[in-house]
Amino acid sequence: MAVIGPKSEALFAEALRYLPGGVNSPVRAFRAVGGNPFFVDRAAGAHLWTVDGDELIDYVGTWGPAILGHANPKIIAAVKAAADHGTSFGIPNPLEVTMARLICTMVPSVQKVRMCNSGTEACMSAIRLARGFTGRDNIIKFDGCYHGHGDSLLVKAGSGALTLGHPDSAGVPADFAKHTIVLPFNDPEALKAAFARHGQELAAVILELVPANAGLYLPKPGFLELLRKLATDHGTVLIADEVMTGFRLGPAGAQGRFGLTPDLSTFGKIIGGGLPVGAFGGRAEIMDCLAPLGPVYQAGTLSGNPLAMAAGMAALEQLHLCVGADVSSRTSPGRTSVPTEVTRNDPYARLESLGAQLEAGMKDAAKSAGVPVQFQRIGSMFCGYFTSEPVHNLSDAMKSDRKRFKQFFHGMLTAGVYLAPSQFEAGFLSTAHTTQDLEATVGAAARVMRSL
Ligand code: KE4
Repeated sequence: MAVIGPKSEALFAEALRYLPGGVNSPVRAFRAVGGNPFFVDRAAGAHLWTVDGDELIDYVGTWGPAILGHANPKIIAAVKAAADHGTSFGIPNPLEVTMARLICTMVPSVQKVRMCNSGTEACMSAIRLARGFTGRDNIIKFDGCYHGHGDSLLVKAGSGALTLGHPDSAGVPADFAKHTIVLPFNDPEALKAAFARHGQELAAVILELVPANAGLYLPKPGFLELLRKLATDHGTVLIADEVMTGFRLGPAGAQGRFGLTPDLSTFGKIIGGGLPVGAFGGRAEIMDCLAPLGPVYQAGTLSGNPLAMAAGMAALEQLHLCVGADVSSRTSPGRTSVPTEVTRNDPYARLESLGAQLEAGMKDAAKSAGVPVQFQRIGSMFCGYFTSEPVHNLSDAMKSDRKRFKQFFHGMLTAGVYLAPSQFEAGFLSTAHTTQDLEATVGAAARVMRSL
């Protein structure tokens, strides 16, 4: 299968003339795996079709939003219905209220929420809000965690774990980066030392509860509990970045899985059903510091856009998060009720079952090929590192064999399976993946791993 065929090559050559690197987001350029990207003509369910006519089983899922598969009929219908009423108003519309009520209903830590247009915007706004609420400037983030491209968050660790950060991108002033301390994830001693040294000037700590922008690894027992206690003791705002995990790892995301109550949370991806979206929310006393109520400014022309709200609501409705909310009734607010019983066709139970099947198959494939692979998974999110050692943080992840990953990626692509084009990204299952998809994937993995 020549997945990157002549039409993709021609499109990429033209794209290079008008778009930096030929793409609108760097990871799409395949720099981490080599070669040029293919172009997609259309997508449906768990499959993509390239402009050269090749069909691929998709485990990227547009980086998380496609939890129900691509071109989900109810999402498409909801967007079409909403579009008939207009695409943007710049004045409140009923769906903004329904979406806000749903998020506040499903995520107990969120008392108030504000919609925006990307995960980046959600995270940078949450940081500004925490700084405005506390009157402090410094923040903590963890290496390997990605929170979008806001200046305060494009920062790498200083010389020592406790020193203030340095820019991790050109164009970020050192004066911005110095307010960010970057710590190793899953390191309680570094965390305690940072709070002991900086605690009184820390506005916020932001983290992915399940870091999935360096592959995928999980918090060690006790780490999140320690973080919550230290933040509380020092009056520091704890921000859970659930842009990727929100409504994916369960109705209340990763915080629901781990029983953590953050002060603020950020969201994106799934709540837009594939349309541009972001949101941040949490304790009302913090959120009420936002304009027009309070002194922290934040705004957006397309925030709460009716099409994105309609798409997101259609997605969440199918995830059983807002049974009965009538997203098409624009004049009267919809109802949101939370099903108490786990329904027979609970999508999260399906995602867990598919994830377990993929994990078992991939581990068997690696074992039969005699290739050391750490296959790490939580729910419908996964990553395979080419290493024999478990991965608990970025330093561990960096020890994996990226040359082998590149070979594996291209071998799988040629076999009709599209994995994330970087060792440092997570893979995603959807409710649209079938047992046949997984069997084909595992069969291809066994063949490709034997060739490595
Ligand atoms: P966006 O600005 O891309 O909507 O969201 C930024 C963001 C924030 N927080 C987390 C945990 C995220 O994973 C992201 C974005 N995820 C990447 C994939 N690792 C988006 C893909 C891309 O950059 O093209």
